[in-house]
Amino acid sequence: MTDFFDGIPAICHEGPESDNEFAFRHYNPDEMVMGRRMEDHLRFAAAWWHSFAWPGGDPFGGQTLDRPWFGDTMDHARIKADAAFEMFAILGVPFFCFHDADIRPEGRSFAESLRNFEEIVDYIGRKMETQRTRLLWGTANLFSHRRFMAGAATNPDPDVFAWSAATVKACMDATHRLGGQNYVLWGGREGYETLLNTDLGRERRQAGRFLQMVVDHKHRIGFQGTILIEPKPQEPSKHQYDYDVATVYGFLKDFGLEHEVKVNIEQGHAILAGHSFEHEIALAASLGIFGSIDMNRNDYQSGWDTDQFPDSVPEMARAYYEILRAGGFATGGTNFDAKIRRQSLDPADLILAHVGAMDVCARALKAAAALFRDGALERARAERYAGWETPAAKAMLDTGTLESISASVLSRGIDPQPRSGRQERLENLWNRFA
Ligand code: XUL
Ligand code: CO
Repeated sequence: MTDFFDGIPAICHEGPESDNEFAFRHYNPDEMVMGRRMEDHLRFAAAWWHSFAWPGGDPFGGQTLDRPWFGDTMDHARIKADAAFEMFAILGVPFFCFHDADIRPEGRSFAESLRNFEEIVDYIGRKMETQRTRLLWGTANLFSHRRFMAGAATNPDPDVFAWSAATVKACMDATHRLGGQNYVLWGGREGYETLLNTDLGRERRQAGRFLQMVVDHKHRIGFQGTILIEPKPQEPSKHQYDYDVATVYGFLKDFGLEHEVKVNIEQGHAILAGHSFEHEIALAASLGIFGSIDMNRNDYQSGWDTDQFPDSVPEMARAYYEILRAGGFATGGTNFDAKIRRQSLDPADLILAHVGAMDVCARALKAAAALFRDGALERARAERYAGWETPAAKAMLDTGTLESISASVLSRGIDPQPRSGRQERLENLWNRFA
């Protein structure tokens, strides 16, 4: 037990009229939405790194946050875990996510780091026996330490590849041991700064082999969860190999992994890639690789991955609409890969950031579900493509050749007439719900 969150009550649903700051207005875990409990739709997770490991620094200044668990000893790591589980209980989040480096102090050698890690994983395992919070996913931090400055799997030094592979093995084993439902690989420093020193073909092949080994290890240890890649276009490196969903899909196909690996899509990363969040989700769903989401938002002016908590219901409703269309989450969930601002010093700020974000997502889910149930948008879309449902159009697509199609155009004397895309009408429809 720590006293860090003293005075902060467990957060309960009090409904939209409540003026209690420490309450949910919209997130009501047991409320049924399209035949599923809201908690089971949203599958919220808290991220260890932003909430408990981040000191509040930015490119111009260091630590602003004062936490009793900041320090390099195992005692600090245990206090950090205590506080983390206290926050999970206050919020009632069903899941959490972590990197190895978030939960354990770095040792003087690989072996010492591994011992520290395994000890804390056991400690977390014991906490999970008495608390209902589950592990959504584990991952390895292969980007913070200077040894990874030129990449992990894509490093020019084979010893860094080896170090990274051994680290991922430890993190996958720990995720498996803790009953994790997914294992995530975010590219981190898998990219490059300048072609002058980079052989990008070689680096891409290294990344492909690395991922094949990850999938192989999953099957070796009998891990039933999903392996997820998290696309991001730039930052930290100028060119990241896992740019966006489309790029990752091509990469997976290239290495024969498109049926083994799915994607964890982050709102801020989608925006950095010049897409929208819902575009990335819809594309992944259509390719059969939608897995999970990292929920946050960027500052739309700064152009940085600012990892802020989401605050826009209409934007998030677009995302949840696509998730509902895709049939909802299977092993995935909504991980708050989001951090408070560096001036938000109080323990209450950390709690209320999550409370607000959970309410935004809940409201967005309800709006999306109402529109989905209404069906008008799906009907309009189906109507737009209705021509393709005729036997002749289907046959053209299945077995047509340019010759046969040309002959048919001449014999039928067709003269296609443009039809309205009705965008504004559909936007009006959308705005009745979100
Ligand atoms: C970095 C990022 C990571 C991953 C996990 O932008 O999103 O926190 O989610 O490594
Ligand atoms: Co992320």
